[in-house]
Amino acid sequence: MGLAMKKTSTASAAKAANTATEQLKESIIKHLHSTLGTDVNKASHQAWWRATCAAVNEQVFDGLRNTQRTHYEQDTRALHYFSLEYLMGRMFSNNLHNLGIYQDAKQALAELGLDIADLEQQEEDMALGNGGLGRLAACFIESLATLNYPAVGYGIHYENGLFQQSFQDGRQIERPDSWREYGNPWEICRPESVQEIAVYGYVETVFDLQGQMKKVWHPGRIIKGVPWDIPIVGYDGGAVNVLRLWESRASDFFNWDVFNSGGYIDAARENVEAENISKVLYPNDETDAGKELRLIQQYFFCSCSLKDIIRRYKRRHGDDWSHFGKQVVIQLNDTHPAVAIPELMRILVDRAEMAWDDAWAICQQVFAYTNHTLLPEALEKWPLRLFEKVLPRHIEIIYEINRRFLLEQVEMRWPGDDAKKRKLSIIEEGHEQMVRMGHLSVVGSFKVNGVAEIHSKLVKSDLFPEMVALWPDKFTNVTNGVTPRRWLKACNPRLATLLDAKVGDDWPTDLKKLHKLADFAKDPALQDNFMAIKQQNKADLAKEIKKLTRIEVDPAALFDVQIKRLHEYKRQHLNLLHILALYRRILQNPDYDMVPRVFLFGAKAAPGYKLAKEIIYAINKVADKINHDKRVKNRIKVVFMPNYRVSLAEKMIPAADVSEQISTAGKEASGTGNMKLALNGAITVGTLDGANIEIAEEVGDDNIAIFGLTVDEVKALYESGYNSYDYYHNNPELKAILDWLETDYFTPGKPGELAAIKHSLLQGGDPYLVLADFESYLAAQQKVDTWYRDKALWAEKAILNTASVGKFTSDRSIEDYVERVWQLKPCRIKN
Ligand code: 4GP
Repeated sequence: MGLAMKKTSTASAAKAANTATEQLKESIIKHLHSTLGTDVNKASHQAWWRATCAAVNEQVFDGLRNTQRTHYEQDTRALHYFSLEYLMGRMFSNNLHNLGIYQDAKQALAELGLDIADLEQQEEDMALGNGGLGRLAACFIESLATLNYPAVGYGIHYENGLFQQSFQDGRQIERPDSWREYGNPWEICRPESVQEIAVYGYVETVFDLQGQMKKVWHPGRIIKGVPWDIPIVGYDGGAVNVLRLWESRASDFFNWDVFNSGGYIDAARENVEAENISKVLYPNDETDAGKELRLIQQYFFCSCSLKDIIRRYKRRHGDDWSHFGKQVVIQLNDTHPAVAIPELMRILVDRAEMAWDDAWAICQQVFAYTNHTLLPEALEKWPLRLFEKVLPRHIEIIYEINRRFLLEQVEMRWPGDDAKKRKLSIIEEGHEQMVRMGHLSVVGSFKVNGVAEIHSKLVKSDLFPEMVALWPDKFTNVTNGVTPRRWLKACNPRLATLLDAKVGDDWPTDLKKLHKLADFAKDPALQDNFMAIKQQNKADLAKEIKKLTRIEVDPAALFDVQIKRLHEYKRQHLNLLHILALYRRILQNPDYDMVPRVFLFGAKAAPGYKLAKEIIYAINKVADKINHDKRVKNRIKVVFMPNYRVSLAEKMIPAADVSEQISTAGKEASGTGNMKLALNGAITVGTLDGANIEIAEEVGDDNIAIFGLTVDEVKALYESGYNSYDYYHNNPELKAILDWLETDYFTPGKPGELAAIKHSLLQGGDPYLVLADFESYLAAQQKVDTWYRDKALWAEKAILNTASVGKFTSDRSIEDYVERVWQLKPCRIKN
């Protein structure tokens, strides 16, 4: 481009930005007046934030209308993502970035005397999920919109998201998360699309005039599903898709009956019960969860969503079902929505009066299932009696699916083999009969995938080997990914700006472009810039740490970060043992030479998971002791950040030097925090588990600190009879720190308060092989310590991490799903 032309285009771009800023300002003020009913001289930050959201929504809704019109006109095949969890976080800055108006909005607000950062803090996180699975769903729907794929996310409009966490004397306290107490500006209620669904009751067998047997379900209760739509804005001119979340209400129809017969109190009680269905998100790992309510939640949202899909389909195709399988694909996000399979069968067979085989053929075109975990306790099973009570017709349908499966598939393949039938049956026999939702999902889906190479292999070899023998082509892998819009551009603006300058500004939609950075990894100028940014991010985080915990940390120290749900398999306690080892070395040798480190944790423990809560308590108690011990001379600081959530992750990830990904090999299906941290230039200390393996392949062995047993070694060790006492007795340092936990050193006057960890690792058998991996973990940490001392070496490694993880964009995951599972076509949106 000639210089003259460039000048004009820069000038016209500046002018356009000017007008955009002016228009935004006008619109914000307009909404402050007409939507918020307040005025510039008295508006709170909350009111300004809402007015700005309303101004942004003018553009969001334009995009939404255009997208919906285009999809309708083109009668597109669409993906329907069924997920009980969406961990959306905040929408404000992401919507601005994706619309390409973040800088304009920042400027407009500045001219109004406001700092955009203050407004961003006004938004409650939308925490309608527990962890990885829910956050993955959020990244996926954003990528789908960005890539212009027709897609709808379906889920539950929980009144209370994941609990809010605080610490009292080091112990986790949970409080309800009423994230939308005062409404949420991003959502639209759609009363015109209400659905009604049924539960309980009984099934009657009747014969029609032709003598045909029919099943008639007489429901015991009707529940109304009210949809709330949250527009999902694609990046840079992408589509604006919808996340549709169902809120449960009592059905007017049903309660009138009770009311008229004088049962006012009963009617009111049923109202409450119906509304309870979407009241709370279940924390996973909760052993004693209200099982019945959870099953109803699953059915409620699946049934509402299927009816919604069918309503939309019928608008176009009437009662002609022949295109349904071509137009509709449904991704089951784990087994939680598996009840959608018998529900679609019920609708087709009982309501549409389709022959079983035809209905089953449709199901087999429509459903695909993603497995997110191999942990046996997470593989859902429902007591058959509960299923019978809540969904009497569905259990009959499941029996029939199972009968045909065992007869037509299992018996054909393994004639007379009853053991195989028992193993593969959707109904588990035993003391109490159970419905195996994993089996149902595999039998009812045309594709099954794991979420990282190793995990998908294990799904095949360890979880469903016989199913693989029956249907080898059904199984595939799609490695997880994360959206670089939220997890780099929006959360790390300093690094984003540097990347724009170094590799061009299209990396957010073409993340492999970051690879260009590798050419400059040794360049001292880039190293200085890159590390200066890390330093500034660390200084910002240090301020946040001070604000939240009153703990002072030095931004010059190495920031070592472990952020994820609290679970034994994720081994936060292994991290703790390392901290204790360092602390003990310092006490034994006051001059112990180590790179000063700040150990940062963020994690919520399921309220019913006792040991997880004990681990939090122990980390907090150890932190308290170390942080106040003058002898440590700030070589170690330990901080457990309260209320870890998406918006806190956005502050921690850009400031991390080290990323802890230390699960027992074979247990972490993929991990996605590992990807976010590496993308932001943190170096992974990790086991060969989940996506760590693929990260290592991308960044190279020199730029990651791998340690510990491999999947095969873990299996061999379990098989040979693992004895954790061997490690305890053979390693004096390990023995000393475990014994330390039993004293009152960290809990003065209360010996034994931290003993639960030691007990689980010794008497408890150490099910996650913490002691077996301890030594090699410490060696990997020692290596990190050595690397960090050499500033240039560290900078090079950090840069190479950012440069090399382009594979892990969720755009790539979505393209893999499209190719391997969904068979969708992108659809350009017409304005
Ligand atoms: C998680 C897995 O534990 C994690 O490894 C994976 O990255 C994530 O799903 C997304 O695939 N599982 C869950 C869960 O969150 O609730 O099972």
